[in-house]
Amino acid sequence: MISCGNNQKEEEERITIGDNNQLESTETSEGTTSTTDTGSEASETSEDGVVEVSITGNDQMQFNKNELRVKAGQTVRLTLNHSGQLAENVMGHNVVILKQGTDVTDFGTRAASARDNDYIPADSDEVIAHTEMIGGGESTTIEFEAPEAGTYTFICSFPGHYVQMQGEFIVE
Ligand SMILES: [Cu+2]
Repeated sequence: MISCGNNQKEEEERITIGDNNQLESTETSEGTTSTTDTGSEASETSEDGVVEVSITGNDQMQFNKNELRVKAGQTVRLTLNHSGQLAENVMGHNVVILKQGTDVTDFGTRAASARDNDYIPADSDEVIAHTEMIGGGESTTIEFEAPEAGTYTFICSFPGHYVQMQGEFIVE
């Protein structure tokens, strides 16, 4: 059902002081506009049956893909990137994969009023998997088992975004 384990928010500051006086800090705050080209890459399957897929949202309320493709039985490692700079409370993005038969408009409307639950309707059984909501410069990864073969709808459930930010999650 809903699995949102292994969430990673890359906002922790890591400072390593090693033997060779290496001072490394990883930050994904504003300033570094990461324009990693995730648009053209195909999904990759590693040896352990995990398929990596990624998608990016921006400040113009757009995903860079309208289709994600995996195979039944695979473990999906889905990474959402936010290439913008706007904060989560004004331009938050997530990826919510919905069960077949879900009324997307109805779900999107209910999600919009579920702010306290990261814009996921609290008692919903319509969600196969979802990431957390992130803001500009952030990224997050989830892992879940691909559902049975079929075409599923994914959306961003931030208020008003699902109309423009949706696509097909295809399990072959
Ligand atoms: Cu969004």
